[in-house]
Amino acid sequence: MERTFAIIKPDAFAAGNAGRILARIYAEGFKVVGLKKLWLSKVEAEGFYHVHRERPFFGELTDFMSQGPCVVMVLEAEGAIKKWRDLMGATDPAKADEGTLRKEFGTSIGNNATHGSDAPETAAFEIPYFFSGLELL
Ligand code: FUP
Repeated sequence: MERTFAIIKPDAFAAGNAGRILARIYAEGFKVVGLKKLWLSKVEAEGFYHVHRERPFFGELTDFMSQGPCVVMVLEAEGAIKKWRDLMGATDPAKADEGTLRKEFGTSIGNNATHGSDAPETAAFEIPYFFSGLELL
């Protein structure tokens, strides 16, 4: 079994889509190992996305991620990292396949509804950024 880190981003949470996204998560067979609602500060968003700090969209991205509440989760499944990336779809909702979460709930490349770890090393940083071991029992 593999674990990945996922976010229902502030755009999707504000639009009232958290419940529908969670329903898809359960329907696809993930086990929700950790889940909480948070309102990230700008500094916390910058720390989370530190790998993108030199990118031109870093300011916009971290403003967006700190604009309102989000839901952070740890999802478990066989091949969870790829399985969750496949369910989310392409980064840009306009390029995401039909049936993916970003196609259904995203509105732009920035406001793209969900986040997911892109590799085991990324998950190994992102999961403990938000969850202690005791929260994942
Ligand atoms: P992803 O792994 O699909 O979330 O995409 P990236 O790691 O490439 O980008 C992280 C986030 O930065 C995306 F979810 C949205 C945002 N982004 C932009 O706002 N503009 C861009 O051109 C690329 C990414």
